[in-house]
Parts: sequence; structure tokens; C-alpha cells
Amino acid sequence: MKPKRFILISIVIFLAFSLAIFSCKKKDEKPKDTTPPVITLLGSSPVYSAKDSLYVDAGATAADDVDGDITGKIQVANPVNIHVEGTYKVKYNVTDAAGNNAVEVSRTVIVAIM
Ligand SMILES: [Ca+2]
Repeated sequence: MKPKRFILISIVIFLAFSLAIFSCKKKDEKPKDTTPPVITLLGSSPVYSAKDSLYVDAGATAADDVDGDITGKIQVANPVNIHVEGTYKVKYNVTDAAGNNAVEVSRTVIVAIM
């Protein structure tokens, strides 16, 4: 066998193996999750709350195309101070396992003397 032909055959075999390994790897990869989760507000907005009385937030739910129900992962920012009249915004945020952030959902809470 001529050395040139040997080298050529080696290269072809190497490329064939590379291609085989590459296609196997591709099959194992899960499709990338690029869809953000969706937050659904429970209860209404705005909500009126009497000053100095307990405010209980109705919360929200979150669903993701891959992770499913991720309500438990919702981060709630609740700045409501029941002792101070004013308009507050309770904000809900959530991120799926792939790192996609949901569109922030908020509820307006108005604390007033009733
Ligand atoms: Ca997702």
C-alpha cells in the first residue's frame, strides 16, 4: 500500500467516526427551552384594603411549557404597608429551569381609610 493512500484512508475513517459520534451526541441533546413561563394573577387588581386591617394577597400561579407548574418558584415582592394609606404594587416574577424570565405581573393594592 502506498503511504499516500494509507493517509487518505485514515482521514476518511477518522471523518466517518467523527460524524458518527457527532450525530449520536446530537440525538441525546434535549431541545433547548427558550419559552418563558407565564404568570397568571389570582384575584383582582386593583384591590382596596382598609387601613390597619390585614391584607392577604390572593397570589398568582405560574406555568411553563417544559417545567409545568412552577407556582412554588414565584418570587413575590409585597411592599404593602397596611398602616400607611397609599397605592402599592405587588410584583410577581418567576424563572424556568432554563433561565427564561416570565413577563412580570403586578397587582395594585390601595390602602385607604374605609
Ligand atoms: Ca420554558
